[in-house]
Amino acid sequence: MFKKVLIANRGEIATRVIRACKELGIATVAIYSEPDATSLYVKKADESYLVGPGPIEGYLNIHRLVDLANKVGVDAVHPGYGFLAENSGFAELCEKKDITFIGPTSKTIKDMGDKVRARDLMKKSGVPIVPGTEGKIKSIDDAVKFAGKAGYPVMVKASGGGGGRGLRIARDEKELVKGIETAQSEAKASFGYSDVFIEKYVEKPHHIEFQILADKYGNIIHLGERDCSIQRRHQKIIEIAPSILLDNDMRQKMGEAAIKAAKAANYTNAGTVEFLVDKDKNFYFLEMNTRIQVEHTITEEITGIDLVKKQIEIAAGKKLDIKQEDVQSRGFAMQCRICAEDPKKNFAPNSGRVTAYYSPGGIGVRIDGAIYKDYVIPSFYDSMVAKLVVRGMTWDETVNRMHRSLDEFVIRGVKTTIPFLRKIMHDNDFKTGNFDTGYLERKPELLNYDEFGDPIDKVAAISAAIAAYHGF
Ligand code: MV4
Repeated sequence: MFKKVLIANRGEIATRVIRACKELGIATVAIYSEPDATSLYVKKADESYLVGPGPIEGYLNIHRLVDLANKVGVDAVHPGYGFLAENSGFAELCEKKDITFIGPTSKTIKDMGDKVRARDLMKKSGVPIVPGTEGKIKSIDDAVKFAGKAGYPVMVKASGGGGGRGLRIARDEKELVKGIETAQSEAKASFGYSDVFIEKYVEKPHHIEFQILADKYGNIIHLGERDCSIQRRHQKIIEIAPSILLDNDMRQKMGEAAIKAAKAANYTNAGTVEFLVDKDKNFYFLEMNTRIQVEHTITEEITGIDLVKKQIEIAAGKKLDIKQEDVQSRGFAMQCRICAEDPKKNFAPNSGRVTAYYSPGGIGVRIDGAIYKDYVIPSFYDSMVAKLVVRGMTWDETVNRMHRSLDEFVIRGVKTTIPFLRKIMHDNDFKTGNFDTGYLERKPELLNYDEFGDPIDKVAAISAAIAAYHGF
């Protein structure tokens, strides 16, 4: 087992990895930028090193990170999510410098990062994919021919894209030609190559993903699904496990497809197979994410399996000690991403000092967070400041528990998405499971909430105003 692990990340996921390491008796090394010097995760690590220059580069400079890792004598590096987590060059450099990368091989990261390659591998393995062009389009005419046969709308996708980047919907030939030109130039700029492919657009899909665990000896299991359909501009807002859309028969079929996909990718470690599910309950492979995901928490809550500890154990060469038939799922779990944003200002990020902080608790409530009273939320990073995760025996209990927990959650000094999330917990369509990826777009009325949901906050706000008026 590793003696020391470097966490090449920041924020709540750095804390998450440090916690898993502590439970495994592994020493931890954190890296931090100037603005992150007062972050919680830095205080929890056994050692911490200032990286830079500036707020971002230090987290992305693969050569400096690997040099630091060698210098301080770490055995392995955990990339978290975002930053370098799906950077095959980083994984490759770790492999070269004899530092274990806690994740899949650089070849797998590279293969799954190229959406055309990933689709081809899946198709060859019998995993259902969305009807689309054979590989990247050879010409605009090639694309127009496909769309003419398949029927509009279609989706133009950049091969180097993923997670909502490099996507364009085209409802007719004119939009298709324009979409291809735009997608190709954006792809060239963002991903370094302009390959695009076309898929038939799946109307009002559910976004359902399966958690995979695979060791280095060919053992692969899935840990059930997560429904991530409640998204805003490809940012997941609320995630649910299990999906209230799937019955056991579909779960079995999609689970088998997810394992097939992992085999096709020569997958090892923790990964996620994303599917689209249409209104007739057909499912199609979308992409495979080669990292631990923000929403891994809800799978942990219903299966009791610590996914980050499994990642570390698998990377250290341990055999999977769970068989598929051992995976038990109990009740429901839901995660709300708490972001320092102002929903009433088009979710504009809202940084600043936290003047009051009180996190909810009680049965079935988990906070994976990064802030505390007097912490100054920097403006340089993703606006997510905490993940509120609740577990319940039934869907109704889980929704009610999330609503109660959001009511309890006090974060003052910055605007957050808490009141917006609370409004969703009240929404009938949400409560009855009547949602798909277009849910938030169709419900602008969810933004009409009363800033100070509960009277106590009103009193606090008014008394603060009076005190300020009298110069206290
Ligand atoms: C699609 C799709 C419908 N049809 N592909 C979004 C990001 C990446 N995971 C792929 N995504 C989608 N691909 C086809 N052929 C719907 C999505 C999708 C989505 C699209 C637009 C707006 C929000 C979305 C949320 C989840 C999935």
